[in-house]
Amino acid sequence: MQRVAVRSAKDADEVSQGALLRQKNRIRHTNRSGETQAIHKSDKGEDVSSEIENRLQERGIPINTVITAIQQFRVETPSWGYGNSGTRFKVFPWPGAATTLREKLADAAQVHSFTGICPRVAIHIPWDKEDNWQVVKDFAGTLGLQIGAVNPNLFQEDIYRLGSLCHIDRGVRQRAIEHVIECIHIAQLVGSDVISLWLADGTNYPGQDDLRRRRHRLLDSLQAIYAALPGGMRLLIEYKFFEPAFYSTDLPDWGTSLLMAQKLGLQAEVLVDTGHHPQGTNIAQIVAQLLDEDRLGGFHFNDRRYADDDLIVGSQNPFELFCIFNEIIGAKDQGVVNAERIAYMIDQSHNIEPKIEAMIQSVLNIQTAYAKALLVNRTALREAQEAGDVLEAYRVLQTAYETDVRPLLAEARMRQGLNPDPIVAFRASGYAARVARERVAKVSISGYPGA
Ligand code: PSV
Ligand code: MN
Repeated sequence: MQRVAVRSAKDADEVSQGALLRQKNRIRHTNRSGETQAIHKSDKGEDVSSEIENRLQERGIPINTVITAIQQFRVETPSWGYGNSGTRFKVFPWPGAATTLREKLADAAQVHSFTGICPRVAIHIPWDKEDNWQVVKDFAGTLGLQIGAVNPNLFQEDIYRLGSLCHIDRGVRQRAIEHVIECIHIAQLVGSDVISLWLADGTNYPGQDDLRRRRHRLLDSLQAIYAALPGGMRLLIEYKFFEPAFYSTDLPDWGTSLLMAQKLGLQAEVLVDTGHHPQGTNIAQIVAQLLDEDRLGGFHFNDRRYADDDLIVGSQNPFELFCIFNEIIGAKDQGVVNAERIAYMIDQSHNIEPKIEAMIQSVLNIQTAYAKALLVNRTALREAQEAGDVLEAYRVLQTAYETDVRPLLAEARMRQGLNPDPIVAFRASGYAARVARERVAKVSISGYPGA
């Protein structure tokens, strides 16, 4: 890994705002040819860090507070994002793509080592099933990682053709419940406190099943699962408006997930997958509603243009991502406790891009949106809102959104001993070429890993 010489964490704690100005020449990044170069002059020739610092000071935002928040922000990556995946038409295998949980964890450790903010990895059962979970936990620990959310799989067995937790047959429902309870046990063994539950349940035709009866079965099944949840573990209920079912989906929207969570109890919360809404849905408003109900459990970040496209986060609609974080940070500022315990997770199955680099890019795009939302002048926003000044309120957001936060992120990374450009640094490390040589390519024929 190429790293630049920077101060230690202890020194970083002692950095004053003025010191940031003095160390302008230390900020460097590594370009494609491996040379380091200063990235520190604005168009006006002004030192970029000082320019940002000045703008922040005008808004009464201490730069060190922002940098600390950026460093403490965490994003969880998904094991399944490191393996080969594809559409129902074709899987294009990526050289060296991970095929075992160990390989997925090794790749995730790369993402963490270059970004510094991804110590947790979500797993999907049975894709990642292992015999000895203590060994997995220990192995993850040696890589500086922890196992994050455990995702049950209620969509890939033949018995689930007509559903899982909502199936008309009690025996099938019981099998599905037992699988989720097995995942709860796995979570306990690996030290995780989150179960992310998504159902493919639904119907394809009007009349295929009784929709209210399906709903009752769903609630019964969820209650059986909830009863097995140990204290401190959260059940995150994910929704999606269609696919694989086309007429009705049993958990189609945030309202249905919220109602279920409210009926279950405080350990049940809603998971927002950013790819799971109809065109034009205002996800930021959903986030605001869930925060207000104290039930926003977490996110599955990815981006979409048409359906559940599973593209690099923030690649299609970065402003939407910013608006989501604006709601969260606004709620944090107002003391909404829910805003402090959100699980920020990526759920991305990119098909034609380099596996690890695309994951890093998603992490960086999330971090960028988060950093921009930290820059919103909340006092000015409130004043504009209270004055009914529609344009000014929008301009307050626009000012934050249009701020170039790259020098700020570079500074945050450098203070952690990281290269300011994680993608360039990862490319220079040679890891991808090495695993492409070492790992035996396994070709899968279906769109989902493990299928
Ligand atoms: C379903 O589309 C989903 O978003 C769920 O979270 C699944 O667990 C995941 O994708 C599978 O890739
Ligand atoms: Mn998801």
